[in-house]
Amino acid sequence: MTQQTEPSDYSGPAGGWGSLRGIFDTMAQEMSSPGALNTLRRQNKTGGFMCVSCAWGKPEHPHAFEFCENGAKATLWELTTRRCTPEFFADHTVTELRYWTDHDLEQEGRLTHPLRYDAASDRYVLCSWQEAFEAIGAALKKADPKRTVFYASGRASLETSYLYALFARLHGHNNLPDSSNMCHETTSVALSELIGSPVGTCVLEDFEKCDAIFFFGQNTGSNSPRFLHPLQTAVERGCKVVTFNPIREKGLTSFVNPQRPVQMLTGQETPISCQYLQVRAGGDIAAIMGLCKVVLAEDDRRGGTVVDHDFIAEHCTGFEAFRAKADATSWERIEQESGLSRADIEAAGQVYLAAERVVGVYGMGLTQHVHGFENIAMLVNLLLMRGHIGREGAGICPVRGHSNVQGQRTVGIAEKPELVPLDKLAELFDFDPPRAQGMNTIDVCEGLLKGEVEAFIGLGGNFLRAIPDQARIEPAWEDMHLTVQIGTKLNRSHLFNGRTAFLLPCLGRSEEDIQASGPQTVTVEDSFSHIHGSLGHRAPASEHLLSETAIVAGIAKETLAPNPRLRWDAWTADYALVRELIAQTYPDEFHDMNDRIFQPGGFYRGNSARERRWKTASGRAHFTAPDMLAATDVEDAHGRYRLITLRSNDQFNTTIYGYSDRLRGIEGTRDVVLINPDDMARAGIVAGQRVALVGDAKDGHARRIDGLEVVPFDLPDGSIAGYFPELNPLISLQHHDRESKTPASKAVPVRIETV
Ligand SMILES: Nc1nc2c(c(=O)[nH]1)N[C@H]1C(S)=C(S)[C@@H](COP(=O)(O)OP(=O)(O)OC[C@H]3O[C@@H](n4cnc5c(=O)[nH]c(N)nc54)[C@H](O)[C@@H]3O)O[C@H]1N2
Ligand SMILES: Nc1nc2c(c(=O)[nH]1)N[C@H]1C(S)=C(S)[C@@H](COP(=O)(O)OP(=O)(O)OC[C@H]3O[C@@H](n4cnc5c(=O)[nH]c(N)nc54)[C@H](O)[C@@H]3O)O[C@H]1N2
Ligand SMILES: [Mo]
Repeated sequence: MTQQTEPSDYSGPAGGWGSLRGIFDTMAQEMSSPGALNTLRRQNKTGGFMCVSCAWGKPEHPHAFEFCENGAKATLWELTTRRCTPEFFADHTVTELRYWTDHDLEQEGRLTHPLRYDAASDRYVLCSWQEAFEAIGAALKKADPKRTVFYASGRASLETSYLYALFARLHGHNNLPDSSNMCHETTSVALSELIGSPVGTCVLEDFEKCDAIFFFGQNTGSNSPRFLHPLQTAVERGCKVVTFNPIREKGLTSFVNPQRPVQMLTGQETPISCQYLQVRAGGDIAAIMGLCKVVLAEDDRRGGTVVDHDFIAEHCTGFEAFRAKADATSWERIEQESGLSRADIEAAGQVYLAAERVVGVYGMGLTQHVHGFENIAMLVNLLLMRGHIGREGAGICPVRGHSNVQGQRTVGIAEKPELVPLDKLAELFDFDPPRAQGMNTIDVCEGLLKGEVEAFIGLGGNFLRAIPDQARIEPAWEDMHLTVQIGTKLNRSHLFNGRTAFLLPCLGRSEEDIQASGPQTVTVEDSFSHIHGSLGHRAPASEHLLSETAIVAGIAKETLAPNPRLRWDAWTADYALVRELIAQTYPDEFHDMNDRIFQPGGFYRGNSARERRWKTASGRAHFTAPDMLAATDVEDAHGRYRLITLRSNDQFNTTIYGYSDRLRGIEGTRDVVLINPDDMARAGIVAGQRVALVGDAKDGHARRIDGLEVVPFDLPDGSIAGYFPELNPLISLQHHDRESKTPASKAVPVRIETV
């Protein structure tokens, strides 16, 4: 563990030898099966398989190794030789396993057999697939569809996702929450309303043409490291990068490219950001308002030649109200709310003004706030002012998380029925699809607390560990009649069971998926709306695994009344038939899907906002005049901090590979609270001391986590940080984005207590 009294400062860069060491450490720890390196060579290549880690684009001309430290770790984690067998479950009760850490649970390896929960012995016991499908089907037939939830974590392929969403609607509900509800739902809601597209407008090539990139709250070095390469190339051709982030994240400060021998041997780093502004957590509305003021002032000075008034007149609405708001906002308040100086914001504004083409990149630092919508709306304002949406080399770029999270939404996993072509489904499958709004993640949690959820199916993920207010929800979980978890490795969500409960193991994406018609390809969509075929070639971790498609079809078949249009067996036998259904349902984007899935670089399904067709209520792009400057609705108070819950470099969401956050210099533990030395002095705490964090939400519920080690860290005053998911019990269910209900995991109000 780091014990320094100075702010933690890891001097090594992102990438470099450390990243290669990270890969080899994981290979050793996971006892990777032979040939694992060969498998990595096929990652993200046409005809190979698509990474199970993040959703970053896959280039038309890939590198020899088109994967990163974390993509490699995710693959090796799937290729482990460890197995979590029925014998393991005979040795451990489910209650006992609740005391295990996330890391230790998954470290048991790949699940090998379908399992049924036996309440009498409090153990998982072996069952057959048919027994599982029949019991689940019988329970779902009895369940009230309005009280049934079909959750999806953003990994399952387009084929599985399409069938899963269809199954939910045939069962009679739109209760299709998705990990996206905890992630970029703010993006889907905000960008749809403001520019008429639920996804980003950029494509990979824009990074070859832009003059400036503005980064807000996205940790490239850890979470989308393949982005470091285009970023490095952009900087080398003169593109300027400006970053707004409370933490100086490696990767956005400097990078050593493991694919470049000279850089590796000399340790020479490419500096990435020309300006790095350590904004307060929740301070981006104010910071971007400051940038906008710089641009508007320059426009006044230069007789209206700076802002693209022609573009605004032709394409936008709301500019005057926005301008009035910017004029009425004082620099004093901007400095106070952003924690940044006017001079620094003005310097960043100069970079914006000097650039002909600007890309705005963002991640969870903007979406996971009570006013996450307004965060994104301000970034849209900034870009629209000079027409940076709908032009090559410019645009808005939300960096997506899970490898197919965007695609799942595209093909129907949506609790909002208005996003789905229901009439088309009615015609194709001869039924009357449900039209009522479904439950999103927050609704499901609230429903659980009220005893209004009867059945839960989890297509991957770790719902109970990823949600806010975890300690309140766990006890409610066991009141359900039915819980089914489809997963590859054991996690905490598998340890809370309804009265009937199954744990069903599935193939991973790197594995060969052989069905009646032969080996199957699946497809995924990346952050840039490109669709890629993915062909696994590894021998499955166990001969008893089924594909996710086969599992969904198996349950559906036992649940739904026979209907000649529902060809579950045929669809399982040949996924190309499912792709034909996708093409029929979404002909504009997916026509000729089967012919295009191996197009190098993926096939593009298009984006209307990129062509300046605005599918919004007004038919125009919207400027917004926000009513607030802080992205939180909790006022500043003495002793109250804004807690950022973070990912380390050694985890994928709730999957904890290990305890080394190499890029932040924190080793050996995750039970930490990062805080700056001035705040430490004010709070009277010292490095290495154990403290408690206490929730400060004022909703009548006590929330507390003890035993966190104080680590001095370079953060703005009043902003502190610690790890997701360990700190999730501190987040109130009510602390979510007001428009999209995305949990606000980034400025959580807490106090520090010493004991
Ligand atoms: N290795 C790895 N890769 C991953 C994941 C993983 O867990 N591990 N998860 C995947 C998933 S599902 C997702 S959604 C993405 C998430 O990737 P990111 O979007 O990068 O999300 P986070 O790591 O949660 O935090 C992002 C950054 O926001 C900053 N931040 C916090 N609060 C604020 C704020 O108020 N303003 C600003 N400007 N910045 C702020 C934090 O310091 C941090 O650097 O990554 C995906 N890729
Ligand atoms: N406090 C806080 N909370 C957060 C966040 C945060 O930043 N802070 N981030 C939020 C975000 S962005 C997200 S996306 C969610 C993540 O929420 P989830 O997507 O629900 O969680 P994961 O940790 O990605 O799920 C890991 C599990 O997925 C299963 N799995 C892995 N591969 C496969 C596969 O191929 N098929 C199937 N069926 N299962 C598989 C394994 O069993 C593994 O244990 O968490 C959210 N929660
Ligand atoms: Mo995510």
